[in-house]
Amino acid sequence: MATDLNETLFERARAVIPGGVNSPVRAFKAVGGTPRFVKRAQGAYFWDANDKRYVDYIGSWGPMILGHGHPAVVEAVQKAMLDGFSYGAPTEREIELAEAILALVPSMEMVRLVSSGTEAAMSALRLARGATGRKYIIKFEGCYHGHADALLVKAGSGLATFGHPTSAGVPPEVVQHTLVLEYNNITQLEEAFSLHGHELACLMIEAIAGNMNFVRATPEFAKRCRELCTQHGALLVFDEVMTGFRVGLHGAQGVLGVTPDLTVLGKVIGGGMPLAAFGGPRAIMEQLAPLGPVYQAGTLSGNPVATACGLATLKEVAKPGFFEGLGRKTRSLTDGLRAAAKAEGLPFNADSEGGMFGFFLMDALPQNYATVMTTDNAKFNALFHGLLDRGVYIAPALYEAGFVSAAHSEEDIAATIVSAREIFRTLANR
Ligand code: KE4
Repeated sequence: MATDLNETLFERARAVIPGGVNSPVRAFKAVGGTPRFVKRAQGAYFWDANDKRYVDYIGSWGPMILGHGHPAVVEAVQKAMLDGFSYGAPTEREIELAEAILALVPSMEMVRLVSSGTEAAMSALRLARGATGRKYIIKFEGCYHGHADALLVKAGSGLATFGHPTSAGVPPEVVQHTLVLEYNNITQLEEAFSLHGHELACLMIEAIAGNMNFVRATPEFAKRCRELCTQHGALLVFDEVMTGFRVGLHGAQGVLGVTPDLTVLGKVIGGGMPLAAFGGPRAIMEQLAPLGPVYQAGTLSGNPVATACGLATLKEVAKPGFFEGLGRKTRSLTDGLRAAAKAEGLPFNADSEGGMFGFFLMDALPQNYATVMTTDNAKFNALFHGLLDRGVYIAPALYEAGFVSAAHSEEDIAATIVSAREIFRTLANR
């Protein structure tokens, strides 16, 4: 057997980088096996250290909605680099990107650019607390908002009890004001607001949740979040780091028709470069330094190369018909997978919106995290590795969503379905 260069690199990486990766999910811990070290990527594909090609359904966890190396984006980045990498001073392009975002997210009157989704969600949380003068927040089990301390929390023992840290290094005091509720549970939501509504700064939610695979907030639940926040003077914060410009041109708020107070963005708006954002009504956003008392800052915020990459990406996704085409393509994948599983007698379901999809090895679409986690891990891992062996790269964890880009061809989708059906046949007989 020829040397597997992924293994060689993984061994070398583990000697100098914790777990050999710079973000845990990349280590394949949930599925086992050796991570594929990417050598290069183009369009819908990447090639690993052994020069094996994969159809990429992660696309950097969402940013690469155009596919890798889109010519207009490459050109914009190459041009921007020649004018300098970073200034730590304002640029016109930051205004252009801010204007482009505001034109597409009508709930925002102002926006602040930062460098990661974590930073954007953390800053939005601080702003909500500063703007309301309140300290309690609500989040939901299965939603991930980056790794800021106050958001690394799991449900307390009972409704009234506040959260417990999900990570070492987070003192219980830091999450004692975070209430973790069950997604799509209106009864719990109403009880929480009746108990704590007067002291809630915000409710933060992924309105289409991509961190428990793919779970939609029901329209009734989303509407109730909006109503209760309004009624109690808490801010409704939509974390659209993953769904923004991914599930549709106007994000999950556009799909659901619910207007949040603050929106957190990332991934697609950077086009693969470190760029994220948070925004909302002028009256709230002007609480931010240097105007207001809520401090927030960043050396590389609004970086001139990242803004060029993000702007070029947004220009492409805003073109007429982009999301109609992408939505059709993604649905052809999930419809095909559903039909293949049915033909093989495997309990399976899938859902998608725009260029984001998820699937479950069960017939009903889960409505919350606890149901998602009843998935047969061994079967998912067998599916993951079966696809990987066949050159199809899906998320190495059953709680992650999948992503289709404009570069994925009908042939790529058809080949993926054929590969999946071969594996479904083996799984159905387990
Ligand atoms: P980053 O700090 O990783 O840029 O963004 C954090 C974040 C915030 N909000 C949502 C809804 C997110 O999905 C994320 C990050 N998503 C994960 C994938 N589930 C990034 C992958 C990783 O952690 O390596």
